[in-house]
Amino acid sequence: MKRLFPEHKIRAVSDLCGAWSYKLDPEKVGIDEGWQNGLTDAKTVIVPSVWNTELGLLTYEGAVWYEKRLRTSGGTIRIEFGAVMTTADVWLDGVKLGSHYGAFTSFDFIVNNVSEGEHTLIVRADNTIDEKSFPQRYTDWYNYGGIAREVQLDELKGICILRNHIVYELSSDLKSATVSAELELYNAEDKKQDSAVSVSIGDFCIYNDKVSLDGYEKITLSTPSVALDGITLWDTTSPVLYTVCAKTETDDLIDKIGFRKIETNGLDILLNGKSIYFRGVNRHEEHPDWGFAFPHKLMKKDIDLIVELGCNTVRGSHYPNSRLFLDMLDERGILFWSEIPMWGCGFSEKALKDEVIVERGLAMHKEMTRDYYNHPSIIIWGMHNEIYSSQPCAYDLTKKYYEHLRAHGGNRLITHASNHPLDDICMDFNDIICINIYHGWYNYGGTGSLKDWDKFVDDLRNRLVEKGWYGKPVIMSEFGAAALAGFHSHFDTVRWSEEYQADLLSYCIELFNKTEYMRGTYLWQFCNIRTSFSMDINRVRYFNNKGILDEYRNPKNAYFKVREIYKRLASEGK
Ligand code: ADA
Repeated sequence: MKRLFPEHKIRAVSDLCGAWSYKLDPEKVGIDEGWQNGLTDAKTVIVPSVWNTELGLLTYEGAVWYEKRLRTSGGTIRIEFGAVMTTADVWLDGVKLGSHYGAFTSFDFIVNNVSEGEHTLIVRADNTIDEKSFPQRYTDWYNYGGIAREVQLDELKGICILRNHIVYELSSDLKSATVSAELELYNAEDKKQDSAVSVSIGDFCIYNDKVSLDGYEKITLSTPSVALDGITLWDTTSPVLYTVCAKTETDDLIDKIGFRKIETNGLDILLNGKSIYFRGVNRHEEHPDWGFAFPHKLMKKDIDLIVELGCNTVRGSHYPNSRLFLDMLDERGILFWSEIPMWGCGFSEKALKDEVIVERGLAMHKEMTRDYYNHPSIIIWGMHNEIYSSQPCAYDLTKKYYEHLRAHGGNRLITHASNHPLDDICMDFNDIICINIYHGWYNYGGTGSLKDWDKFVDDLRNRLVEKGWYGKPVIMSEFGAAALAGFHSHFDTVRWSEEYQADLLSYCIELFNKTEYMRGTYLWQFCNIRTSFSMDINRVRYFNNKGILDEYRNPKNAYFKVREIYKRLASEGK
């Protein structure tokens, strides 16, 4: 199940999840030995999954081959992968279909002239980290490998709809919208085809016309804008969704959208014209028993826990999350920050100047905006997290990413999360300024105590004024402390205790809420996560223990303290 609702009523779709065969290739001999033609001595594995959660494979890094027999009625097929970690090479009946790099975004292959019957699909997934990897070796999450999200087979007939972005602008009274569709159409036959094409949003038909495409031709069609009156807005308290249906004579694509407007006005963030304060958490889509192949039921439970905490927003730290999770957020009216896995100081100055890295980041942004464009819950695009944003090379790359997101990202705020705001030079591009700082946990040249925060708030204000950035809303996008679940202390300064974590988070959330230039908090973090073995400092059990829940979602003291504050802020209209 890829989405919360069926995407097609006309197109024939088969779910390729379930039992596959797999085989490790530690010596990377598979290609030379012809494994792309079929695997011998393979074992059974369930897809989606990551191999690290199989017994004995926790630390396996390298190549793993997967095989699936599929059945088609023949003609043109499309095979879509939700996420393969991290490099994927794909063959059908021994013929290479192509490759994809990047663990958290989808990719597909369209194959013509496939004969009716059974075929062999082979995937080689490789999570080897090298100097051009996303993320780099030094990273604060686990480098899982495998086919971690759904795989689907589509039978394409006639003129098909590969993508449908609904582009809209709301009127100033927010009661009507000017709407158009950007469609990607493809002729799945080898000869010219004509077809009627229509697009509807709820009961409104916004387009109905004819197209003609040559054999195997692909086009992008921007439909003329039409005015829609009397629309109902999507917002956090009433997340009204409209079903969007694009249709040809032989194909369809169904999605959901919500009409809403996110913007800034001086220090304020406005959702549908009203000031909003972010009560948020950072969340990894990860679990020690499932890795990044995150179960749908647990997504729902995480959302329940997040709502119960009093949150109105989640940051998908640090990569695009599953679309099913986004569907759930759309339905529940929870705001989402989506970013790419360009994480931290692992991205050295040298890495940021590397053309391959810069282009890989851009490709991830393009895939993210392509797949997630219609989700109303996404209100922030994150360009990168904690890179060397004090360096000119970071400025150049940020500009590139910004230009793509502004032009193709719809109505969202653009930002990056900075952990050195006092010398960051990339904030020109930000609609909102987002700061990750860990006073009271890491020392940062301060005293290491909570009081460092008061000075920080003043220093940051001065820096923003000096750079002319004062006047943009500021969000504290990360702050926190680790606590070992079950470790308690009578002394409130004992680090690693649940009490210290709860005190630090309460202190910070209250302080930031009082700070006149701040408009919200994403605490670090929702729950503990498994981290990489390269994070050998401060990561007891090789987990990042800063969760206010442990990795099995059991609460620490901080969960209840934060809940009290976030719920109070909500009741104060924040
Ligand atoms: C950073 C980073 C997080 C996490 C955090 C921490 O801010 O963005 O992913 O590593 O630090 O726990 O230190």
